[in-house]
Amino acid sequence: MPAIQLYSTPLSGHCHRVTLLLNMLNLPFEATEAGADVRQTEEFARLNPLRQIPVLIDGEHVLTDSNAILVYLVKRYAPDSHWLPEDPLKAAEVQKWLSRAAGEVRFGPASARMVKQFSAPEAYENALKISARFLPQLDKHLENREFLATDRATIADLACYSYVATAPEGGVSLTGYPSIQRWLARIEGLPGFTPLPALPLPEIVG
Ligand SMILES: N[C@@H](CCC(=O)N[C@@H](CS)C(=O)NCC(=O)O)C(=O)O
Repeated sequence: MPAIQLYSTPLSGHCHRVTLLLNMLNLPFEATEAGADVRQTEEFARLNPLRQIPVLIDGEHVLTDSNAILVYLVKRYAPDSHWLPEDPLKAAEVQKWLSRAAGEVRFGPASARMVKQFSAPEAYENALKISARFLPQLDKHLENREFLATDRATIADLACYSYVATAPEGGVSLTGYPSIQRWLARIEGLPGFTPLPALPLPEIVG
């Protein structure tokens, strides 16, 4: 039985980024489906009192929060790799994009998708506004770069990928952002990449 267990659901972008890294590092793991019913149990609350997925269990260690899990996996299993450089400036650049994954990406395109696909009680107009401010900046940043933080793929790329790639599922168009599209395709070409299952596209409004 694999040592690593991942509580997740297939449609969650937060879980997808962790699954991507596990696959790209060739780490065997067992995925445990953790829908709303599982997250409501007291057993799950002991793993994560916020009742959120992903939760990763590695032996005696319980890890929560997708970006923290990415950091753990690289430090534990691929410490000298390109995924999270030691160089102070490069490490800071990775952290900056992890913060944007948890900020602008989460409250922009991810929020729009949650509202449109899962009727999440979040403000759709606000998600569109954040997306409209962030995506042009992201496109400009990627104009002359292959990846977000360094010249190699890092965990920052994986953290931002899932909810930017699925922006159209929240009614947010990516057609005006050619550099973003090239970056998405670059990540999709990395060995070990697996896509999120596609959801029906709503009317594009942003
Ligand atoms: N900060 C967390 C956020 C994770 C998150 O929002 N997970 C969603 C699924 S995509 C969830 O479990 N939602 C259930 C809830 O918040 O009650 C992370 O980065 O992992």
